[in-house]
Amino acid sequence: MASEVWGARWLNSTSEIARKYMEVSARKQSLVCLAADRNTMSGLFELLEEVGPYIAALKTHVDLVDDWSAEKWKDFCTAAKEADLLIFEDRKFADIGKISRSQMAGIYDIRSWSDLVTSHLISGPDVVDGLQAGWGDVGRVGGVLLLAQMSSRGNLLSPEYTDQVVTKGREHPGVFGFIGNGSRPEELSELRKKVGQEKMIWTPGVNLAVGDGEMGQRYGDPREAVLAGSDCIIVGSGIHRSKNPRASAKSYAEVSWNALIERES
Ligand code: 5BU
Repeated sequence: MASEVWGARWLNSTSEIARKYMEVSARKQSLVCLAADRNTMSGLFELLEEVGPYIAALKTHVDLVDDWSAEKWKDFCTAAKEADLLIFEDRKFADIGKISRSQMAGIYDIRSWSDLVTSHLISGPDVVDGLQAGWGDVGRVGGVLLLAQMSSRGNLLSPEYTDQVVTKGREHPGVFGFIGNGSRPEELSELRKKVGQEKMIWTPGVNLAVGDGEMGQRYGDPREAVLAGSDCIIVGSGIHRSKNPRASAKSYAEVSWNALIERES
């Protein structure tokens, strides 16, 4: 089923996690990654229960949960796995390789439950090896999404910087893909040309209500983002702050899936 819609992307992919994502997205007919930005464990469980069937991945910020505990988090990750979801910790690592490796452990032990993490490449390519070593330390595999662009206004990721991230990231087997700016389809099309077809592009800054968000966030249209080359729309408040998160997640799933079919046919 994944091969039907993803075509050559699926057939040629050498990444276990990318294939897994394409399979889950095809099963659920959704390219939605929920940014589960709720700050209580009960809020997180409630959200997962409501929208699980309509999303393909779950993005977390483990360090913003007020009542976090290792035990509750373990249960939450188990529930996410049962809901057929990839778990993506948006940690935005940026340190040298050996420290990034250690930061995958520590109190949150990100290496033990995440399938994907975000990282800047500002410190050089060893950060990716450090993160991969972190997963290796617990016998797991994972994928790194490098920040090639950001959705926030005034960010310092210049086109030249983006090019370097893509050139270096494209060659690295530990790199699952890139974060692109979902709020600007024209920037995304450029990014897709540089990235090629092998790696993924996932995009925050997407909302059915386009325009400026809170504190410098910018929003673009989900359909346009997918048509411009996004493989996964990362949606937070568009779902978790809506009056009916379930109905909203369903709408984002439909829009993203239809856009993928339109793009690939
Ligand atoms: P929103 O509520 O849809 O605006 O949430 C967006 C989420 O995506 C939030 O968790 C951010 O941390 C995350 N994000 C982003 O908005 N922009 C970026 O460039 C990156 C991540 Br990288």
